[in-house]
Amino acid sequence: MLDKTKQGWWKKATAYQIYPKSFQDTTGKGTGDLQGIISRLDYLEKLGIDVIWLSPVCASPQVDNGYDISDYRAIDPMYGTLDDMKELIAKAKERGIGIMLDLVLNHSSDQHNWFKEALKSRDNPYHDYYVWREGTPESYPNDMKSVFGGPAWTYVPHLGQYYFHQFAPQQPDLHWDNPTLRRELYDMILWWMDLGVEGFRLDVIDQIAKEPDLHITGNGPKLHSFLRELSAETFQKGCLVTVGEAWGATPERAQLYSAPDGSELSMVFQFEHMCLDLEPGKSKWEIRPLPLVELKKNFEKWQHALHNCGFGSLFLNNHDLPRILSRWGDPQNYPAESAKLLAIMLHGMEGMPYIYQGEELGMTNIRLPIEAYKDLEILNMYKERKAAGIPEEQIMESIYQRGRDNARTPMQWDSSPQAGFTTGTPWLPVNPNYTEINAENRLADPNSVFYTYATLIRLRKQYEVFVKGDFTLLEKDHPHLFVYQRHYQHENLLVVCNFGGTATEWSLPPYWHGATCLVQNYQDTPVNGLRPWEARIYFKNEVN
Ligand code: TEU
Repeated sequence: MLDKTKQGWWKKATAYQIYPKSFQDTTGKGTGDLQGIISRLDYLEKLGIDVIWLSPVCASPQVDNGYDISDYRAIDPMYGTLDDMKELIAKAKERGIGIMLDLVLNHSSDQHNWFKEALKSRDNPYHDYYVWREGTPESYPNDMKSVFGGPAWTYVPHLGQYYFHQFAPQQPDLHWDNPTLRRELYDMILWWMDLGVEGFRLDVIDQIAKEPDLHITGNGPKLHSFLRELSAETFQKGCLVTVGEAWGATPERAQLYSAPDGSELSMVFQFEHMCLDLEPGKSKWEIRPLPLVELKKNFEKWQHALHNCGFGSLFLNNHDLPRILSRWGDPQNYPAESAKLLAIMLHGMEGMPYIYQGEELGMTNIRLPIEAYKDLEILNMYKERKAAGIPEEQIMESIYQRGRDNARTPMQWDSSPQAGFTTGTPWLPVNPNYTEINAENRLADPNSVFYTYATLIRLRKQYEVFVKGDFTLLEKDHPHLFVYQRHYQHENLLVVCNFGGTATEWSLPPYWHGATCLVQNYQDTPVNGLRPWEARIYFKNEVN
């Protein structure tokens, strides 16, 4: 167990993201709940994780699955009660697992009492909690668009004003320039800290300092001063781990966010590596094959940028991204090998790894008829593209590849009906491959991908080099090999990955002969040649 009273404890930690709606149902209503998570803590303990990032469980009309909060201090009845939450915090803590709450501070739900008050009149005290501009029904304040499609402005006739929303109209943006609003948010965060949460994930945190008149959403000029105030007023009063979602982060900005003095956050999620298989300059729906050489150089850039002057996160999945095994691996021909390679490639690096529920089982994308999808982004995009005359087949293919519901199908626990997720009808269909891909099968097989993750989590705690080692990329321009070395004092690591379904010539450099193989995805470790999707980590204890 990590000693969580020491600042920086999270540098050795691994997090596991739970999307509560799809994790474990205990009532038969078809949606997961907090008691379901509690019932699966033994499983998570076995995996060895230290932190659960819990996607939002606060009261919400669920327009965006909880990323539209109507009461920051209440649990949505769908998930249980505040007592269930307290029980989860306590029972997780007994197992050395901390709860990282998802804070949505950029916007609230339109059903939040603040917004209901704000709608009453221009001089209501809550009116200024949101971002308003003058207008008429015919003329929008400007042409800014919402991430989920349509304008970023919605008109309120009785006020003669528009409010600003970067996401759905039901997610009005909060007005961070207002100090009363900021204080209210800080008090809420302190209240959760008192309840014993050990961390926070901050939704779209780079977008809080928007300046709509300047067409600025991300990285507004006041962003870092807001963050420093937020951190001083809340996080720095505890010993927490914090991670901000920052799509627009550059290495320079990430250094600010994760400054070692703790003045802002522990780290951010940046997404450059997750955009390399998208057509440059186009939407997330226009995809291209993964350019491996660019991926390697991108990781190299980030590993160097944050080494000793910040900290990074390591992830390939979350609730907004398609399943990585379907995206960059080979679920048809080499499901186990490629899933393990992706884990080994990532977990050998510096940073805090985040595993998304089901990733440790090798869960994959799903194909559903359009009526079965639930995500508002998918449904809006489908309508917009249909109206623009894009062929049905092309739209559906992009949903199969990139839709957010790929990640949101229920967790596959066993081969019983509905994968053991619910006794009722699941809110989103279970992937039919659950009869094979499920936790029960994985736990029974000592060579399964589950145990590769468990090993990687353990190694990070065991060897300092995983946490503190420098990073040297080898075979930079090799089209299939991703090889890197790490070094800290007398500890040395070599991570070797053969990306793809063809065997590749390669021989272990003489320095590494006799080194220990800490983890591998084939049973034996020949010195020469790499088999399809083969990956290994070597360790050598020697001053060099
Ligand atoms: O995501 C931020 C965000 O920008 C995403 O909408 C992203 O662009 C999209 O998912 C790409 O497909 C966060 C949450 O992670 C997401 O689930 C929420 O919908 C969003 O904020 C609004 O709160």
